[in-house]
Amino acid sequence: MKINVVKRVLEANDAVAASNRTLMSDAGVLCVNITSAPGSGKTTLLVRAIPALAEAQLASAVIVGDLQTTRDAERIGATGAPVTQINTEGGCHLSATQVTHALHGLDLAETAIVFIENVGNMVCPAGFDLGEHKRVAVLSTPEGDDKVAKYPTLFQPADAILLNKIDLAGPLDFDRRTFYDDLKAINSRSPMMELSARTGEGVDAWVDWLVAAHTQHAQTAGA
Ligand SMILES: Nc1nc2c(ncn2[C@@H]2O[C@H](COP(=O)(O)OP(=O)(O)O)[C@@H](O)[C@H]2O)c(=O)[nH]1
Ligand SMILES: [Mg+2]
Repeated sequence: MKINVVKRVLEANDAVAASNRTLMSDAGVLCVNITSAPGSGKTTLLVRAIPALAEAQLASAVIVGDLQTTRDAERIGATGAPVTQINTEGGCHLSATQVTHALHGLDLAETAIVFIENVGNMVCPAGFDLGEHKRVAVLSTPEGDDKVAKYPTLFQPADAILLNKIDLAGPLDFDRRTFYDDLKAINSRSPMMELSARTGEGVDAWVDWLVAAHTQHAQTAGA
């Protein structure tokens, strides 16, 4: 009985997610859902990418989920991109319905990429499709080189994996071999990018991946 209840919740979420995806596809908008533990650098990576995307004539809008506060929205809003903060008030992930409400407040005709910064959590967001076209999983070196194997559900469905805070890899004895071996066993199909949102190293590759994903999406939507 319990299993049925959970299944119904997920099915209902999936149906709403599918309509979010159609809404954005019809508007030619690419949606990217970013998942990670709290503090991996999701907001910093967005603050880095948004101005670079603007230079490539790609306008971003952001939906950001947190348990409390509007701090991330303030940081992202300083880039000039429209941002909607969803406070989940205890909820450990965003739901497709919350994203639907946030999308109603965005001008999709003026937007190329909608980013969703999910609630910082390595477990809950993984099971909830929000209507994204691409999912990105971020690990940062302070979390430890063993986390891919411990939290496979975060990394398995990701279309790109970012290893952030590589400026700290040396001091923290982050063992890349463990990380890469674990990742190969769990997800070998998706690109992996090492970067530092602090120093800017590797950020170009992250931006290039976003631009390419947008181009591919526009071609598919137009076909
Ligand atoms: N050293 C270092 N710190 C970083 C890097 N990226 C983010 N940070 C810091 O890590 C903290 C958490 O980053 P934030 O973007 O808020 O993470 P979020 O919770 O995933 O959105 C902040 O103090 C950032 O300045 C990085 O590449 N290197
Ligand atoms: Mg954040």
